[in-house]
Amino acid sequence: MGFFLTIEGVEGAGKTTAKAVVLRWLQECGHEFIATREPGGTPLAEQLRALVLGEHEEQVSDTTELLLMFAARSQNLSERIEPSLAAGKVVVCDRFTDATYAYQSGGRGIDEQRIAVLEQLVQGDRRPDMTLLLDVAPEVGLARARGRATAEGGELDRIEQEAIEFFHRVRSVYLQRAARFADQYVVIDASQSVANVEQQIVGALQARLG
Ligand code: Z5A
Repeated sequence: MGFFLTIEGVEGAGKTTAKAVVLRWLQECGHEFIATREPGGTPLAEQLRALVLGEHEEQVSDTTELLLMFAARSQNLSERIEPSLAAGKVVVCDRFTDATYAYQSGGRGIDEQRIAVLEQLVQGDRRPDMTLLLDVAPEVGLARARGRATAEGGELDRIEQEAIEFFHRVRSVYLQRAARFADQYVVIDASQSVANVEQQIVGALQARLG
């Protein structure tokens, strides 16, 4: 039946680093898997990612942002996620709909009922089997993300430029959802060292998939 694993957290929490740990562990254990990300994951969805995260001369409305996230998700689901799950694979997705609740509802203030309607339309009953939430204070995460952007000569995207209060609201929704969907979520203390975070992740994987 496959297994749907998502990785969430505020910017710079260490999702990319965590994804590498998860993929290495799956490989070592002989699981079949694919890795994807949101927004993105297919050529069309990656174009939608560039649109939604890029800078524009006009103001991007909150509803436009929300719909672009779900448009990309719909494509990733039909092209990659659902076929891989049907083939019995583990799907590792860097962000999914929990991010929409955190950013578009928590951050932007969109009513979560409106998100729930789109969630049902686009996903039906599909929900992650497990979500690793890398939890860290936004100040720490943003400092890491900015450090990496400087080191790589990259620029912060449109959402990364939001004020710190935005990311506090994002984190708060993630933690509320982790408490509400305790069977789905594993909260990882991402303020720890990379080695310690890796240990927590491997422990969570062994408990569910080992
Ligand atoms: N978004 C949305 O609004 N709604 C949605 O529905 C979805 C997404 C799906 C793109 O996400 C944006 O889309 C995102 C939310 C929005 N907001 N923004 N902007 P993304 O996941 O592609 O991008 P990101 O959140 O900006 O991720 P990131 O900056 O790539 O961060 P990360 O992957 O969590 O962190 P990292 O690259 O693994 O680590 C950052 C740096 O810290 C790096 O130098 C690491 O070596 C270092 N690091 C990592 N772990 C540690 C520890 N434990 N200690 C010390 N240093 C560490």
